[in-house]
Amino acid sequence: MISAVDALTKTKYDIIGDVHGHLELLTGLLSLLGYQDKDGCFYHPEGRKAVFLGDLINRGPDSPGVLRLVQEMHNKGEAFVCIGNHEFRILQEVVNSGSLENRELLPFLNWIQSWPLFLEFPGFRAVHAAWHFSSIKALSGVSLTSDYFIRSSLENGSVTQRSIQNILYGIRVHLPKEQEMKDRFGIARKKGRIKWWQDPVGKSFSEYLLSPMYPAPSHLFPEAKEVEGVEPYQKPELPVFFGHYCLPPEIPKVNGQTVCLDGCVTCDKKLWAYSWKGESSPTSSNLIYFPRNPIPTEN
Ligand SMILES: [Mn+2]
Repeated sequence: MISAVDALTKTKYDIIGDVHGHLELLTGLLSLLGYQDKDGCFYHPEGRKAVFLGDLINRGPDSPGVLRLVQEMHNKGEAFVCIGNHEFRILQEVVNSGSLENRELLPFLNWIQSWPLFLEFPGFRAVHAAWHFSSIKALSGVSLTSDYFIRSSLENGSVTQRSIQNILYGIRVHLPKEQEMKDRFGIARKKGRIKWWQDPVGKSFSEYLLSPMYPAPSHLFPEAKEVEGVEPYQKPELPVFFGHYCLPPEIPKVNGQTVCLDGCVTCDKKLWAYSWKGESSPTSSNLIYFPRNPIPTEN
């Protein structure tokens, strides 16, 4: 007899990176993964489930369409979803201003408030930007339906604000001041996002930044006090999947126990996923992207 726990641990998952309103790419990726559309809901004939890492909305052409599709899968138990910084920002906007500028997202607000900040499965973890242990601990058990909680995330310097920034925006350090640096969107940044799973000791900017900056950073080092809160993520921790970093194709997505699935749908028009089959060490051979052609340069 198979117990409920066995059934749960035997479930396989397809973890999907930031969709950002690209409905056509999402349906294409789901089809490539073997999901089938039945009466408006995608499901996998082998019982696989989809896991979304947040940032379903903004930038792309059809955020409401993406939310509708994922909501349908979520309602039927075919998908799980955790919140990204883009969805968290609209919850802050509603609490702060009492309204939402993007009115087409209004019908989804209550549902978005029900999303968790992170997900824990029997064999892996999922979060939008970084699994930072003390931030996860500080945020465990909170509900996004609480106005009080959302307000505390808007208080500068509060533990809630810091914890939310760590897990939804990533761990960031001030960049060297000598030269202005821009991200892939051409936006000048004062801070860069680091490889939070690595020990910062002895790492220069060029070794330690995850999202690329232009021009490439110098061989200077981040200030020690900026990286003292880093909590490296290594074996024997479970594999952890995240999105958020808009990685160009040449940057590896699988690093030790961590897998970044944001291959940048906005810049490169590619949506990435990882088919998890129960392995305790992630492998790049389980990565998949849509569309498959033209084939990008890959590691
Ligand atoms: Mn993001």
